[in-house]
Amino acid sequence: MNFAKTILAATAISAGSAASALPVQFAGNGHWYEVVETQETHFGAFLGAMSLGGYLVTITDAAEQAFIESTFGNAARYWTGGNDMAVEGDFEWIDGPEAGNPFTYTNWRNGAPQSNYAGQDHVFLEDGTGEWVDVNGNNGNHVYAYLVEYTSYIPPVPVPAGLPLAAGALGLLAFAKRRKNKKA
Ligand SMILES: [Ca+2]
Ligand SMILES: [Ca+2]
Repeated sequence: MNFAKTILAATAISAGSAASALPVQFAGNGHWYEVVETQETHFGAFLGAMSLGGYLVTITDAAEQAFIESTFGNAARYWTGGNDMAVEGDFEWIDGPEAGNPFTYTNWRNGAPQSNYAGQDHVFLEDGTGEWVDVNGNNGNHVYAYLVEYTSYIPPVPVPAGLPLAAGALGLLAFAKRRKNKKA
């Protein structure tokens, strides 16, 4: 990760934390999790998770599924990183430590996955049950909140009152530019 990208990721984490609760750690694997309430397509959620420095949640065993359900309460529909975009019927994780790995655990809703129509390739957690359902996440008909997972997470240092985040980010970017010029 280059310097400017690091700054942008750090800024995104700070900005995100202002709007929602901080990520919660799962003792089972040491990873951290949070919900982003912004309603997104699957691709939008993928990019959003990346911009936060994490990845769309990967659920690889029943304990992780149980932790997510007990922590976030099945309150809404949440995108996961599960998909079968590459090969129809072969579900795998889109990003994170399990990127490209096939599912090792599933919690499909009765009858799912269906893949009845083109692009029905993206897995979300059903509200109320936490069961897995596949839909076309990028045709605009399904926009949901999403779950971001982090392998490690350092809670952001509180920004002093009265110091706008944007001004801080601009200052850092100016610093990065000076640093770059100095190198050249
Ligand atoms: Ca995981
Ligand atoms: Ca499919």
